[in-house]
Amino acid sequence: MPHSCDIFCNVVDNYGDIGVCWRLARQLAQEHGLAVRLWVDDLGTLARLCPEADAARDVQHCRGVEVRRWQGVDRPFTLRYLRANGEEEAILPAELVVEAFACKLPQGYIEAMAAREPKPVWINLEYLSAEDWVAGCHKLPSPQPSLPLTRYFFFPGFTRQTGGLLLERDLFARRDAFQSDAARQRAFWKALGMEMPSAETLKVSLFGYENDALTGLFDAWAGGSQPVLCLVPEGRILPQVKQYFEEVGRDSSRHASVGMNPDLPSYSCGKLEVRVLPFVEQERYDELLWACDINFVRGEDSCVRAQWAALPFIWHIYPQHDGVHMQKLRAFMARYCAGLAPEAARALQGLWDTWNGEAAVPIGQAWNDFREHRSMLRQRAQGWAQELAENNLALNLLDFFRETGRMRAFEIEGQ
Ligand code: TRH
Repeated sequence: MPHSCDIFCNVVDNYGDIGVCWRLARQLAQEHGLAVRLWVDDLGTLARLCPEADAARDVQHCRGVEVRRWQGVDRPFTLRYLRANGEEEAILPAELVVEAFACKLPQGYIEAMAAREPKPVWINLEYLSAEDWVAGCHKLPSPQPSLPLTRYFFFPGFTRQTGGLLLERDLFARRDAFQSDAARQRAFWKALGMEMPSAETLKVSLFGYENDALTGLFDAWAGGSQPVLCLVPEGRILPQVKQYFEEVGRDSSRHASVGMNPDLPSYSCGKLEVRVLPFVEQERYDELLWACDINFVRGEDSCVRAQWAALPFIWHIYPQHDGVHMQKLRAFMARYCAGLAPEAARALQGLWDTWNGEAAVPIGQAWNDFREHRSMLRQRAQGWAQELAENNLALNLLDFFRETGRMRAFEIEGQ
């Protein structure tokens, strides 16, 4: 077992990069007892996920993790730190080093890794993908040309040939306890300033990027037969939500209303009620997913959390300019839908494609098809979560550390 781990995170945009790093850091520290240092170049974004983090501090401890400001990829990296009491502290690279999403470690740090014995196990943790090629690249070594160091690719994924997914030891037990406890659920809704919704109401969480399909989806919900309560965490989709209700409000044939609380805007029209929620700390986001019937998620980490919630979900994949995201989406759908009856698979694919801008059918129709197959989709979601739970990324990472340690001992013996 390694005793220490350095994780380097360059926040490119949104919350996904730090979301994954923060989750991994907490898990290695809290469940496996490692001394974890998380180096992050945007403490403000970390503070959204962990409000006790102070964006003004260079070094701090949060939830068992030492959080350090990283001046950034292109800025000089000092191996000497000045403590608050004026003493100098030397930075020694950790035994396990995670370079998240190929963020490029500082040269000075790489040289210090090369000088250390035994050499650290250096991992490049990659983005999640369900594509087949991932299995062939997982754990591939990339020897450094000018230094006695090897960097290894580590791919999260959905099969045993990949690094698996981040999953906390007690997550399923906490989820099941929440879902079977009406009092805890009531407390959850009360904390949002709401009564527990009626059994008849469909509860949906909506976390996504800007999306042209939103108007059609809201129209379908507003004009449908079942009440829909849609919870929207603050974020990029919010301007469109507001715009929708402004436009509906100008249409005298429709009755829209706007809530009075400026901190927590709410809107309604027909059968649809929308509540905007404050962005919550990362540990609490799971409760929102567990409390809803259907979850719209995005990016990478929230999508994995929706899978652990074991409920039907719709994934807005992170759009890439070259369009490769659609290949990733299709690869995931192929795996997920393999366990579904053809008509339910078609319903899921129809809504996911439409939500991701590849409209095969109008979104209202895609939504109705999806909703009609809800119980089959729910069963699939439960089976899928169970299937994937055996392949735990943090455990796999620690196994890999041991494997590389054995390989090195063998090499040294043979010399
Ligand atoms: O924020 P995202 O879109 O992040 C990303 C990044 O853009 C990244 O660069 C990209 O490559 C990647 O997607 C694929 O979506 P994601 O990954 O779901 O991260 C959101 C995080 O925010 C996740 O850890 C859950 C957390 N979260 C909260 O902590 N509280 C909240 O209220 C909500 C809604 C989310």
